[in-house]
Amino acid sequence: MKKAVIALGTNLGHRWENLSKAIRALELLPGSTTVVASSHIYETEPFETPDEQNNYLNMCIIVMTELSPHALLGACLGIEAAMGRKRKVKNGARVIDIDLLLYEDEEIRSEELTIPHPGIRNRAFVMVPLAELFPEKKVFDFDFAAAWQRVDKTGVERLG
Ligand code: PH2
Ligand code: MG
Ligand code: MG
Repeated sequence: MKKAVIALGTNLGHRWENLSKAIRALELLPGSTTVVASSHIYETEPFETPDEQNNYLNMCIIVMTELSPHALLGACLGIEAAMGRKRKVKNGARVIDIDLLLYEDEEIRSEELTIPHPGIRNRAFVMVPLAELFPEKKVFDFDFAAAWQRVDKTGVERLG
């Protein structure tokens, strides 16, 4: 079994329901995929979006899986499509975004997939929930502690 870290985001429709639907769908994937840890849910202001958007709900989860990184990515995109995600503009509002952040300690640079996800370190909506899952702030081999100091954590509010 391999350990993968996934970020979830939603700012359209019933956001709480969207997160739980996505998690249920991930749990139903082949490869004995199981969600083993999840952060709190955060209400976050839109970050680097091309237009005015609703606030997002964001969270991070850890899954154990026998799926390869590319198979897991494909499965995440499949869940997004099944939940009705339409890709019109980059960083447009969405029902659900399921991003593969980390897969074991692998470094992958293919056309479809970059791991560790390049957006982790400058996005508070990812860093803050991720820090809950890795309280020792040791994630892969990048300097999480330095990125943590740098990232602007305003506009990211823990819920529930
Ligand atoms: N996702 C983006 C762009 N901006 N902002 C917030 N608050 N949350 C997101 O999930 C998000 C974003 C691109 O994936
Ligand atoms: Mg995405
Ligand atoms: Mg994303």
